[in-house]
Amino acid sequence: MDGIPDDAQLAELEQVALTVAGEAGRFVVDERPDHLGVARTKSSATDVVTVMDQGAQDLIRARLQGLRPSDAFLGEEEGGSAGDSGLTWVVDPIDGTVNYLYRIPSYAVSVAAVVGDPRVPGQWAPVAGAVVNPVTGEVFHARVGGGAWVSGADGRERRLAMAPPPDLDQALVGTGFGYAVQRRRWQAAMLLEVLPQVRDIRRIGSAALDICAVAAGNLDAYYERGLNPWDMAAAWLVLTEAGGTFTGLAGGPPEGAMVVAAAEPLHGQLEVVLGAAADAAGQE
Ligand code: LIP
Repeated sequence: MDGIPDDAQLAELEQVALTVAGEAGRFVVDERPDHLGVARTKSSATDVVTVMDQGAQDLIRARLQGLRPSDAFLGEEEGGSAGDSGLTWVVDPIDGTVNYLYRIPSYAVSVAAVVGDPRVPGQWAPVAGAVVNPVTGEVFHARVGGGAWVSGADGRERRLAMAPPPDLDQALVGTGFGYAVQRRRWQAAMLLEVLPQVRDIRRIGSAALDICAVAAGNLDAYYERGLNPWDMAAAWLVLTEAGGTFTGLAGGPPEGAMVVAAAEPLHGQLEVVLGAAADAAGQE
């Protein structure tokens, strides 16, 4: 991918991602109204947005505008902006909104700087980013060539290096389901094929945390259909800097149709099974 900044600039971008994601994380925990409701819905009645999703995005966007005025912005919620630096901030203010609504402590703020056009599969790549779980205090971050790192609530950092994975039938695999009925029916048909071939399935509810869990060894693999760039941008880099592989099906780029995250050779084994399962599931 062209336009990747030098390491000093990448280190600055990584620090900006860490700072801004940390601030938004504190905001969504400390400023959560006692009676948090649904502000509006998007693709379906269960695809919800709370005032905190929009509030956190507005906070992140304003901070980035101040720190990096020439960069573009693409967020899950309303409000994006163009830039002329060649860099775009791709942001999910609360990944795992339904978990947040139900006070399930598995949601994250995801902030990534990317080169290329994040709306076109195969035409973009993350260069620096951070994923913050503001409840557990876990902070994942990475920059191109700088490795992947995680720190816990105690602030102590460790470098992530993925171990050789188990075979597929011993693999603990994460996945997720969309908000549209037709999509869920298709994903259930996929699961019927996949479940008998793996150790077990986990549905954590946040793609960013799922992918970081693979990088950290808390899952062996993850796949999902229906992700947007903001769900995957920062975690993608944490996974690849930890030694993992992140693609779509059949070696294609990660995209809405499918993402597959794991270390080799498990990644290749799972890709084959998912390809066959997708064929068996037929048209969505
Ligand atoms: C969520 C993803 C999750 C997926 C959910 C939803 P959101 O993102 O992180 O993996 O299964 O359907 O898309 O909507 O909470 O930002």
